Amino acid sequence: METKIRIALQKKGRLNEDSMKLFKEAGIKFNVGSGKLVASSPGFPIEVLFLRDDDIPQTVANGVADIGIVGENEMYEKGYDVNVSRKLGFGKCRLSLAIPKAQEYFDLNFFDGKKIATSYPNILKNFFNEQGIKADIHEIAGSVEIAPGIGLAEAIFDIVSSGSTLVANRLKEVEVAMQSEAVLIAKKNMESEKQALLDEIIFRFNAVQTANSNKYVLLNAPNDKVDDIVRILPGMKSPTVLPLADKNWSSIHTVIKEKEFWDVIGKLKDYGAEGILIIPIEKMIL
Ligand code: PRT
Ligand code: ZN
Repeated sequence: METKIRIALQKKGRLNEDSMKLFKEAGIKFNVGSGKLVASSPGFPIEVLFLRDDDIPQTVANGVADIGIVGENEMYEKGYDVNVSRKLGFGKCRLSLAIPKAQEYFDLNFFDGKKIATSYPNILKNFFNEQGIKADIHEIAGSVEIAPGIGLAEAIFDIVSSGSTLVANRLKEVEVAMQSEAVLIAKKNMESEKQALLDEIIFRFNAVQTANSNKYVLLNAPNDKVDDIVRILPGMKSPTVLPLADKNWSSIHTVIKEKEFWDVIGKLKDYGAEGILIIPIEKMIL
C-alpha cells in the first residue's frame, strides 16, 4: 500500500484558512466535506486530521499524526518533543504581560507577588524564572483580558496582535515575553518514506513563499539609461534586456523582492523608465 503522511490542522480558527491556502497554492487540495474530521487529497498521498489547536502538539508528538501546523505559543506551552520543520509566516502574534492602564510601571519587579491570569502558565513560569520574578500564576482557559476588571487578577499574560483587545479592556502592554507564528511541526524519528513526503511538502512551501515575496517587473527605458537602471535593479541575476520597435528604447525584465522594489521605483522614474509593470509570480524555484 502507498505510504501516506498524516497531518493535523486546526479545524476552525485563526490558523485554518491560511493553512488550507498554503496547501492549495502548493498544489495539494483536500476533499473537505462540511463537518468532516478527516480528509484526503486527490493528487498527493496525504491525510488530514482536523483538530483543536490545543491537541495538535500532542497528536504529533505521539505519532497519531506525522506532522502538524500550530502556533509556536501552543507548541512551547504544551512542551512536547517535536521538530520544527519550518516557520510559515502567518498567525503572527506575541505573548505579553499587560496591566491596568492607570497603573504606574517601571520594570518587571512590578509582577513580584502579583496575581496574574493566563492561558499560558508554562511559558509565563519559564519567563519569570529566567527573570527572577516570583508571582502567583492563575490559569484560566479563556477571556483572560477581563480578569483584572472583575478582580480575578492584577495583571494578565496573553496573546496580543493588534492590541485592540487590551485597549478595549483598559489594559496596557508592558512586556513582551515571546513572538509567535504558525510553524510546521513533525514527529521525531520519521520513517524514511514519510520524510520524503515531508521534504516534498517543504520544497513546495518554499516555492510558494519565494514566489509570493517576489514580483516579475517589466519596464521600458531609453537605451542610454539601460546600464544605469540595470545597476540599481536588485534582481536575482542579470536582467533580460530586449530591443523595442522604437530603436532608441529597450524593455528590461527582472525579478525583484517586493520590499526592495519600493526602494528603487523613484530612481527608475528619474532615469526615464516608463510603462513599469509589476506581475505576481505563481511559483518560483531557486
Ligand atoms: O478552537 P481552537 O482551540 O482550535 O482555537 P483557539 O480559539 O484556541 O485559537 P485561535 O483560532 O483563536 O488562535 C489560533 C492561533 O492563532 C493562536 O494559538 C496563535 O498562535 C495565533 N494568533 C495570532 C492568535 C492571535 N493572532 C490573536 N490575536 N490567537 C489569538 N488571538 C486573540 C488574542 O488572545 C486576543 O484576545 O485575539 C484577540 C485579539 O487580539 P488583538 O490584539 O488583535 O486585539
Ligand atoms: Zn485552542
